[in-house]
Amino acid sequence: MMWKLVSCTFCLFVSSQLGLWSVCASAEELDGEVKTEVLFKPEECTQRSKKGDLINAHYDGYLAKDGSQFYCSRSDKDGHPQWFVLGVGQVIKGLDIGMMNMCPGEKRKITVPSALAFGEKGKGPVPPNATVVFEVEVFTVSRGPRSMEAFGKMDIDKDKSLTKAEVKEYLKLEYEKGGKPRDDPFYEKIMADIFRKTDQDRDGIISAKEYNIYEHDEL
Ligand SMILES: *[C@@H]1O[C@H](CO)[C@@H](O)[C@H](O)[C@H]1NC(C)=O
Ligand SMILES: [Ca+2]
Ligand SMILES: [Ca+2]
Repeated sequence: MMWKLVSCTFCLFVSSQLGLWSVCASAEELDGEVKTEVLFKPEECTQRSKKGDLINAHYDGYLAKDGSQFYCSRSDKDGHPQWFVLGVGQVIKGLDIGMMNMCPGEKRKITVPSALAFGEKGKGPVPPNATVVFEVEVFTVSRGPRSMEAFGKMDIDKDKSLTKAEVKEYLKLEYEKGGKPRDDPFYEKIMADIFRKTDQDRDGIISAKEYNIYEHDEL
């Protein structure tokens, strides 16, 4: 009981930070399973997504019962691909599960029972107890942005905090490494998104403490 309370408070905290992409599913609700179907898989797959990776992806959400669309990351939030850490509750549980082991460039259809999506209450356009279907396309998979190793790589001047310039430089390198360099505004948008989610005290710098906020969440 205590555990549930703690995890629920944590979850609410995360969802207040991140809006749509988090709900609290308690252990008792975990009945149905997440189904994944691979729609496209690139021939070359150098890196598969795992917990703690920084993922950049588009996802469209549909209601299973009638196929109506309730979310489109291509038009919502300025249409830039969403940026999140996999497996730590930044997205609904069903996506944390269904987006594991994905290659950059891979597309999947992920069917998520309500308990691992928006639950008994639903949320916004999603009605109560709704099974939802996501079509996801992953652009990049970056190793553990929440690992101190990645932090050290980003922290060019080694002052134990990340400036916007340092984060942007890291993104550039990651995209170039993946063979898909983008223009400057693209990096700016992703960077802004990361700071919105991570820079809790809004001082324009990500401290080691802010960066590591999910470290204790090993459920
Ligand atoms: C949702 O499912 C729960 C558990 O099965 C049930 O108690 C509840 O009445 C359902 N809500 C709606 C609106 O159907
Ligand atoms: Ca620094
Ligand atoms: Ca800060």
